[in-house]
Amino acid sequence: MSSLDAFVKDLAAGRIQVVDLTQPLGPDTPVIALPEPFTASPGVTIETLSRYDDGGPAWYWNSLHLGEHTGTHFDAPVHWITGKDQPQNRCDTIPAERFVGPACVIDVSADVKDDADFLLTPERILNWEGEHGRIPAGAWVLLRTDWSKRTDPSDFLNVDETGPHSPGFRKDASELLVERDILGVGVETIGTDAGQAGTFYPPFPNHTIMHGAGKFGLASLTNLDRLPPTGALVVAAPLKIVDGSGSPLRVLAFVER
Ligand code: 23J
Ligand code: MN
Repeated sequence: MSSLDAFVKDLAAGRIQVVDLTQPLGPDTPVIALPEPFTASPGVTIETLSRYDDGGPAWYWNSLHLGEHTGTHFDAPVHWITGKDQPQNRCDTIPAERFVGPACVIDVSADVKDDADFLLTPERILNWEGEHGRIPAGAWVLLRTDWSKRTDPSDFLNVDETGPHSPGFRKDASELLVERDILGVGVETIGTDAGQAGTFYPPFPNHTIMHGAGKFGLASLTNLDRLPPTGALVVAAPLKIVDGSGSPLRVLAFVER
């Protein structure tokens, strides 16, 4: 039996489960709050074109208006200035095999409970590797924070007078992950940088370093608590937007029971 035959059989038998890592996408989807004078993300607008009515008596469909970086979405290297000259750096030019990889799930949810500004450190990654083995090239590294359990948008964005507060990566942690030659990082928060990362040096270090190395980002994931530390297979394929910097997408994880 080929490995694909075995995969199909195990799926049908429920030995492999499909876990949806995607948040619902709609008018209530929260969007990133950037400070003045930066252009704001427009949010999601869905307009009915027809719904079994004069506009289309037998069909229902909508038009969409939204930013590329809305809800559960993919960050392509060209999104950041550091990745603008990387080869195959945009949604329509990234080879499809780079959308599929094994997941390494680093659980920092206990730390984030006490510290909304928690940053992943290289030490923490090395500890994880001591327990679970070295992060392989081509892996999706997913940061489990349980931030997706904040279903109230104001708790999710967590903005106070000093700006947004949510967890992320220390610069040297992003550098270590680039050294591991991962596909990219995935997070449960609104973006792949910490809420306060606009004040860091360099600003938005994870975007700066990941995209500068041709790596990807996945933001606003959910259900990371349903994944094992290793062993899941993640498929995260953005829309093939011409010259696209990113895209909302459906992220699926295949998990052995
Ligand atoms: C634009 C500017 C800053 C950031 C972002 C977008 C994102 O997080 C994003 O969605 O890529 S930090
Ligand atoms: Mn983004």
